[in-house]
Formats: sequence, C-alpha cells, structure tokens
Amino acid sequence: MKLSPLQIARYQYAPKLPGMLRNGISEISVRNGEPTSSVADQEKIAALFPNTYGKNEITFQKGENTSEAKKLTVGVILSGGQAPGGHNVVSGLYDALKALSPENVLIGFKGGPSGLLDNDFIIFEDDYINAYRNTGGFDIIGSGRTKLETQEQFAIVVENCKAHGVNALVIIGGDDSNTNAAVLAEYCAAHNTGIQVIGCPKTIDGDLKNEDIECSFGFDTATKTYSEIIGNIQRDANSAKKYWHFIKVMGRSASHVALECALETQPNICLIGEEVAAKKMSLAQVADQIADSVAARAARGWNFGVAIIPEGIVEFVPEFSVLIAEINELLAGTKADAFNALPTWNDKYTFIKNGLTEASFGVFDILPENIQQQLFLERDPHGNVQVSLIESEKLFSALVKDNLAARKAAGTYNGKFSALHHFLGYEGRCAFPSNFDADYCYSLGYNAAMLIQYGYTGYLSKVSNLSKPAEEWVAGGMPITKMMNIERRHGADKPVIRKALVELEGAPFKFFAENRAEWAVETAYLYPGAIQYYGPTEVCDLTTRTLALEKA
Ligand code: FBP
Repeated sequence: MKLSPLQIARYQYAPKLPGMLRNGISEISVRNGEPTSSVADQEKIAALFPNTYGKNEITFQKGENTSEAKKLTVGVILSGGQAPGGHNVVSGLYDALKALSPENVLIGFKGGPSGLLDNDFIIFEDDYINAYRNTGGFDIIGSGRTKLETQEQFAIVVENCKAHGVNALVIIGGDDSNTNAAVLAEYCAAHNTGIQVIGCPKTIDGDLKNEDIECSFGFDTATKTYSEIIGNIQRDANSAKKYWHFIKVMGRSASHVALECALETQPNICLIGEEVAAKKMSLAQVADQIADSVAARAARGWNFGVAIIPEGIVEFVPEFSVLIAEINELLAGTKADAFNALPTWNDKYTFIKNGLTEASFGVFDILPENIQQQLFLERDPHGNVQVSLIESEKLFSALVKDNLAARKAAGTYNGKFSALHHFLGYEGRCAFPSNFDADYCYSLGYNAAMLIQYGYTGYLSKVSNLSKPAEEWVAGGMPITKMMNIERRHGADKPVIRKALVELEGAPFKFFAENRAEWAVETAYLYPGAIQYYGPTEVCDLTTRTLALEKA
C-alpha cells in the first residue's frame, strides 16, 4: 500500500501520556477520591443503578501497582460520528493491555454497536494497529449509530462477549453512547456477567462536557480544520473584496464548534443558537443583525465579509421550532400520502397554507422557496422534518438579501451584496488528529486499560487539566452515573448524561460577546493556518481557545 509522507511520519509519533502514567505499568497506583452522586435526580438515578451508583472518583498516581494479575480480553467499539483521534484511543488501549501482559487480547467489534450484536469482530495485532497510529478516521473498525439500549440487546452482547471470553468492553462514543455504556455496565453487574464496561468521551460537537469532562476528543482537530478553511476564505474575501461568505459548520445542535471557530478566526458574524433561543429571536431579527454588519461594512466601501452559521441554528429560533412542530403534525401518519399525491407545488402550498396557524404560515412564507420545499422533502424514519438538512447558510443569506433590498428602498443602504455558501462538516471529522487530540486520545485509551485492570466498571476514562502540558494532565476515572440526570426522551423519563450547550455566562461566549461589535464592522480576521504537527510547541501543542478561556 502506498503511503503519504505525513502518514509515514505520523506512524512514528509517540503520543504524550500524563506524567502519572509514564513510569511503566508496575508504577501506577490508585488514589481513591470521594464517593459520587449524580448531578441531579439522585434518588431516581441511585434506584436505577443499584450496583454502579455512588462509587468513588479515582485518580491514578505514581506508586506500586496493586491490581490483581489476570488475563484480560477486552472488546472495543467506536460509536456514532467520526472524530479525529479514535484510532489513538484504540492504540493506547492496545499498548497498555500488552504492557500489562503480552497474553492480553484486544478485540475490535466492527461497524459500531451493531458489531457487538452481530459478533462481527477482528482481533488486533501489532501490524494492524501500527497502520492506524496517529491517523484520523474510524476506519480501523468502522463506526455506526445503532443504539445499544434494550435488555434483549444487552443479553446478546453478553452472550457474544462470553463466547470470546471478553471480561471488559470499552465504548468510545458521545453522550448517548456513554449513557448506554452506564446502563450496560449496570446490567452486566446485576447479572453477574463478570464483564466490566468503560466509556470514553468522543464527539467533534463538543457537547459532551461537564465538570468532569473538560472536552470530548475530536473537537480540537475538527475546529482547527474548520478554522483553517474559514481563515483561508477570509483571506480570499479580503483579497477579492466582492463576496459575503455564509459558512455553516457542523455541530448538530450545540454551537460550540461555531463559537470556537469564531474565537480562532474573528469573522464579521457568528450566530450562536443558544443566544438566539435565550433572546427568543425571530428569523427576521437574526437576519437584521447580519444585515447591520453588511450595511456598516458597505458604508466603508467593504462589500465583503464572513458569517459563521452553526448547523443547528434553526432549531433555536422559537418561531421556527413551532413551524416544524406544526409541519410534523400536518403530515403525521397517512396525511403525508395525501400531501405527496398533490400534483404541483402550488397545490401543496395551498395545502400548507390551510394547515398551518396564521403565525406559522407567516414564518413559512418568508422562507425562500427552495427552503420551503426542503422542509417537505427529507423526512426521518418517524416522518419528521430533518432539520439538520436545512441549508441554513442559504436561508440566512436569502433573508439578508431581502432585508438589504428593503434598506435600499428606504435609502439606508447602498452597497452590493453577493453571497457564496459553504458547509464545513465531514472534512473535519477524519483529519489527522492534532498533537493535542493524538495525545489526549492515546491517554484516554491507555487510562481505560488501567481502569479495567483495577476492576472498575461503569466508569468514564477521565483525563483532565488539559489546558496544561501533557506532563501535568491528570488521569483517572469517574462513575458515569455522576454525570446523569433524568430527562424526558421519546415520551418517557430516562437517565441520561446531560448535553452541554454553550453557556452564555461562560468565558468563551463572554469573550466573543465583548468583541463581536468590533469584528462585525472591522476587518479583524485571524488566519490560523493549517494544523502543525512538527515544530515549536507553542504552534503544535495549542489547545482550543474555548478550553484556554474556560480554564484561564
Ligand atoms: P456524534 O454526536 O455521534 O459525535 O456525531 C456528531 C456529528 O458529526 C454532528 O456534528 C453531525 O450533525 C452528525 O454527526 C452527522 O451525522 P452523520 O455522520 O450520521 O451524517
């Protein structure tokens, strides 16, 4: 197989471990912390997790390894969307297991959780692992979005694991996958299966974050990749001086990715969904805010600019959420067939007009026709509108265009507005992990092996103090139940890890809010450039601005 020069170089990179894990396996001991309780709904969560609730936080430290020597056969899955660094979690886990004993075995279940159900697996060996070290992607075993949540599924997982002699599972995933890891850990403990379950925090979205998890892996690399591209686009905009670029960035619902990219690049506009929701802004108000920047810059002769739009923005606009709910109702069950049978868009438009409330039709009616049609094209398996497929970058540029036309008619704007659109998503999810993500992920995997060796279950592999050099990182484990509360999901109360949205009182948003008025009018762009893997540490080992501000 032909390899790129960077691929070859990255195979040689030795990821940095936290200082306390650097002394060799025989020199890693456990320091017990306090017993834990869940962040909310303590009684309910304790009742749901009688075997795994309330355990102590633990930290590893230098000292004699007192764990019981035993052969470990560990299964691992990657779950959900790709995030740079997943391969290093697997290689860190593999290296620690082999350092504990060459007899230990690591089995990768393929294609995500479904691999555990279908018993689709591979047994890792050195050559195979070595071909994936420090590279992006999840192709080492693949990933998938099957949810492991029912008792029947758990029984199959246990049966398949027992057939391999698996005594521990590592689940690398986001908030849902780690919630399910906790439920599976409880199931395994309650049924005396002898199988431990350990989670690892993954997602580029950055919304798996709390007082224990400083950041999920992949966020660093993905946002650096997007920021590089946004910086390049800004430079092009500032060179050609003729386009407004509307750039949608991934991140499903939370706006952490958009905010981090804004802190890295200082664009003219960055929308933050959580703020739009808090201020109950309408689509027209959001468009007006962007148009203010366009007009102010045009008054200086600058008919160009850059606006960052978070993927989930429209769900945060209250009137839009109501519209979506009404459309879902309008097309529920067999009503969708009647709608689809209508021959022309005009017929459908009349059907919609008659079916929506006046207020929602008013919102629908200001949308450009292509967006109106998008709302009725792609439906999820439950028949609901797929909000993430709405091209919000085009939606807002169209609304801004209309807004500017009105300003022109009123004589308050006399510029030119020509918009280009971009969506930055998949190109960031499988980039070569930054040194930060390479080190962090390797440490999470290595640490997970130590948690297994010491017999823990229902724990999340936790590495903290991440804004400091890796030497000072702190490795340990936290019971997943500590991060849980009860939420209403699909009509039922469920124990879940709370999703972290952008905190409007948090330091990253505050920094942004203090500076954005200037960025909206000036050309204050930053050009972060490509991720650097080799060179001075202040260029190569930079963490995100979000983490730096949160920990400042
Ligand atoms: P995870 O939450 O599983 O990490 O995935 C996040 C994400 O990358 C979102 O940013 C994006 O909206 C979504 O996955 C895209 O999903 P898919 O890969 O199924 O198209």
